[in-house]
Amino acid sequence: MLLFLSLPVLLLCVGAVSCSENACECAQKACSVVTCGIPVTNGTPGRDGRDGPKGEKGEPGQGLRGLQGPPGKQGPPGNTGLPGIPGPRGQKGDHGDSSVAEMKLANLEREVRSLKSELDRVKKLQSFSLGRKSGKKFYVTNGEKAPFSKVKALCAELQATVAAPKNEEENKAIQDVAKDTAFLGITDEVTEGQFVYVTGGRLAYSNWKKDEPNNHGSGEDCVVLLIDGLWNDISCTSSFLAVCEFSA
Ligand code: FUC
Ligand code: CA
Repeated sequence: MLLFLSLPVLLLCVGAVSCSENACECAQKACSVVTCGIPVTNGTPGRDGRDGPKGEKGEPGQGLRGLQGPPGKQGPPGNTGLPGIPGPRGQKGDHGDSSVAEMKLANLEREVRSLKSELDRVKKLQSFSLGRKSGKKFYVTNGEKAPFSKVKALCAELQATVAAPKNEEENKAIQDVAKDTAFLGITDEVTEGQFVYVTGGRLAYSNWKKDEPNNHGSGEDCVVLLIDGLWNDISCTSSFLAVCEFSA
């Protein structure tokens, strides 16, 4: 219908009026220039258009809610959590048995060290007071006179033996200690006439006085060192000075 209507004229007219009629009549109202042709019957309707886009999800329905179903199966265990913060420090425990034993041991070790040190000091003092020489035997006396059996016992108490010189030097050393006649650790108690050391072994040295040993009287099985350093055999039951010997 607008076949004769030029586009510039139509544009000029349309902007002035709003109408609800068909396009040609509307254009006539607005503009006298426009002439409408004879209406003809409509053609067959066009084919259906394509489906529009999917609408949005609707609101939940207003129907009654169903009963709650049974609980589902238990899920797998979760991952191990992070370590917790440390707890507060506990109270100090009492001393265990081993701790008490260790303390006792430590005290004993301390005491042993102290005693060793003290013993060392006493030994040095004794050596000094006796004029003891390194590598030499040394002799001591308590000034007591006693039968030979008692003299042996006195020396044994000191873990020593009765003085028995093995050479002239030792004989002199005993003579220096003994200010009186002293028993020596030598006897012929086992075999008459055969003098031996009471510690065992035949004599390595002797210093008999002239005409001794004479086994005088009812018999003389012991030996004494006279103040001049010479020896005499004598009765073991007589009392003489005790002199004890300590090994080098
Ligand atoms: C001499 C010694 C004896 C005793 C006597 C008194 O005969 O041989 O041992 O000492 O003196
Ligand atoms: Ca004699």
